[in-house]
Amino acid sequence: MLEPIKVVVTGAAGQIAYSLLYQIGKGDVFGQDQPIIMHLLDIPAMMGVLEGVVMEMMDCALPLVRGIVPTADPAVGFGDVEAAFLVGAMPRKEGMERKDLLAANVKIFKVQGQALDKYAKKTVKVLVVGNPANTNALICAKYAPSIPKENFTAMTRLDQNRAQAQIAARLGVGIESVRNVLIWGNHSSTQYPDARHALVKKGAEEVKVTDALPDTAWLQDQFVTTVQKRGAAVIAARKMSSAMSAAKAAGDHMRDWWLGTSDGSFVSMGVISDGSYNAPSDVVFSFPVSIKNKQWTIVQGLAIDDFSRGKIEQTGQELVEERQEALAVCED
Ligand code: NAX
Repeated sequence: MLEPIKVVVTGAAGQIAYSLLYQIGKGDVFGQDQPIIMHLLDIPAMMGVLEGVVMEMMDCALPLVRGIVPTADPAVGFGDVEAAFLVGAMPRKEGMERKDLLAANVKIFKVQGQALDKYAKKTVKVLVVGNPANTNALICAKYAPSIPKENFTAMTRLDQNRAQAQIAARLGVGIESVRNVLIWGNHSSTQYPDARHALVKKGAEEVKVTDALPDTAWLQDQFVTTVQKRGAAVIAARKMSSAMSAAKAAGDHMRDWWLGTSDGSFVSMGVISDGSYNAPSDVVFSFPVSIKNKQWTIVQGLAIDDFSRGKIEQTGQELVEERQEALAVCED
């Protein structure tokens, strides 16, 4: 058995955390031999609700959970943590413009960046889920200068999982038969879900999805828009935003970061851009990455056609605009 690690989940009284905490506690994320001390951070008004979450966590009777620390104090919540799931954010309220939401949330992530800088382990792995996730991750990194920028990532794994599920359903195969479907850019409606580099198992061999499914019109149109609009479709049906699937994706993202990807496989993560694939530099952009020894590397050399180039440019442009708005708010 390993020494316990401290893991923080913010927005711990919210609906994504409600599914996520169980996955972390039962060993799905950091491994079955990794004990965990769970730090649950939320705002003071939610401490009563959080008490109920703590009771339920205890009642799950999970052997890997060695401690549960509910708190509204960032110094306690981020103290010595080795992994941080930043889920907590302000939800969009009626009449609120996208700009207002961005302003409110980047301020939260500025403060949390400063707290991580002060209290967390310098090796902390940060996954930002709260929206606008990519730009929040950028701001968080900026205000935590003592932690490497590579340690801040944004979640596009839910989009990737949605895309992979759409391809598997269309081909009539199990989800595990499809790999390397990816998401470029922003976790927003400009994201670009891309199956051009994806593979599907057919009997004993693996073939390109584009060969198994030679339907360019569907791949460029319906597939892309279904994934882009999936979050809105879930809200329309459930009257609440995606939570179970978002929590599963957050667990997938951190597990792959912690334990690595297998040879020849890649996953999508919002990471600090170095300008690969002509994406703008210094924004948090979703790229295909492979992971070894807890370090991600952007997969290089994928062929990009004109269609993909246009989509990458469009989503990159949106991230540049978000960065400008966010920096203006933070420097106020
Ligand atoms: P909920 O509103 O259920 O929960 C959010 C929780 O965060 C609340 O308990 C709230 O009190 C807490 N909170 C607010 N400010 C905080 C702060 N400064 N410190 C600590 N906690 C704070 O939302 P939920 O459905 O759990 O969604 C959380 C976030 O995930 C939202 O921003 C949402 O937009 C985002 N999502 C991101 C996804 C992604 O793929 N990146 C997909 C799912 C989800 O929409």
